Amino acid sequence: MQEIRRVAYAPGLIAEGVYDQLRGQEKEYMRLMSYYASAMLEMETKFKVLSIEFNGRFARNPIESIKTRMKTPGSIFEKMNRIGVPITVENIERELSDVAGVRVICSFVDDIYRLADMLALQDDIYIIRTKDYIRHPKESGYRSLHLIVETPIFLSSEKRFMRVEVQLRTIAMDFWASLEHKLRYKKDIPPEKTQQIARQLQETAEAVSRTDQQMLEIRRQIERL
Ligand code: 0O2
Repeated sequence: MQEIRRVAYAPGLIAEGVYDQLRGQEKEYMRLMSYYASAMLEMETKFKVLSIEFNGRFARNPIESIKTRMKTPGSIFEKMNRIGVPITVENIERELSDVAGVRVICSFVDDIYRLADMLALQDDIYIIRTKDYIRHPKESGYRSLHLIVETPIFLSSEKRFMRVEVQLRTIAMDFWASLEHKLRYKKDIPPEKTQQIARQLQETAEAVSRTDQQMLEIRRQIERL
């Protein structure tokens, strides 16, 4: 996830020709992106507030960092084409749940579930989907807790609910996912090596997961002292 919040407001940054696919809906597209950017900020703030409260209760910070990203136009159009839906602003809003993304990097695995529970208790948002890739890792070895959340944004004359994808993961899970993502896009891997590399990546994901568990155990031991 790159930090590309600017794109929501800066048509100049969008590759030439990309707008052709919107069939004259450029203004509506920019407006929709500004709503997603607002929803993303709302969610980021919610996590910052939770972190402050958590700090007060447990005397430690559960969040190491928060990253936000808006999906690029190219990535939005590629996904719409992949799922076979005509590219219109209405369809983008209806079909995609990850235009706005917030990634919360936590210290320990239990912090992830505690933050997700705290978020679920807030009465102005709806958690509409949960994918637990920590208890059920992806075949690649990928681990994170994904939530699709609907959060209100308050505009000059209306309140609007927008979907945001929240990814919660530990520093260790984030380290693995970032490097795996980079390695996956290396194009020059010979096909006969693909399986072996996939297996090695799965093994490193297992090692990372064991380390996370050990760090959690150490923290619990210290808390019992
Ligand atoms: P980016 O960089 O986040 O924009 P969906 O259509 O969204 O309902 P999908 O696409 O299967 O279903 O969503 P999934 O798998 O729940 O989550 C997709 C996102 O999770 C990806 O976003 C990645 O950020 C992350 N992710 C999922 N699997 C892997 C993996 O094997 N390795 C790594 N490094 N990340 C993974 P995008 O859109 O691909 O990218």
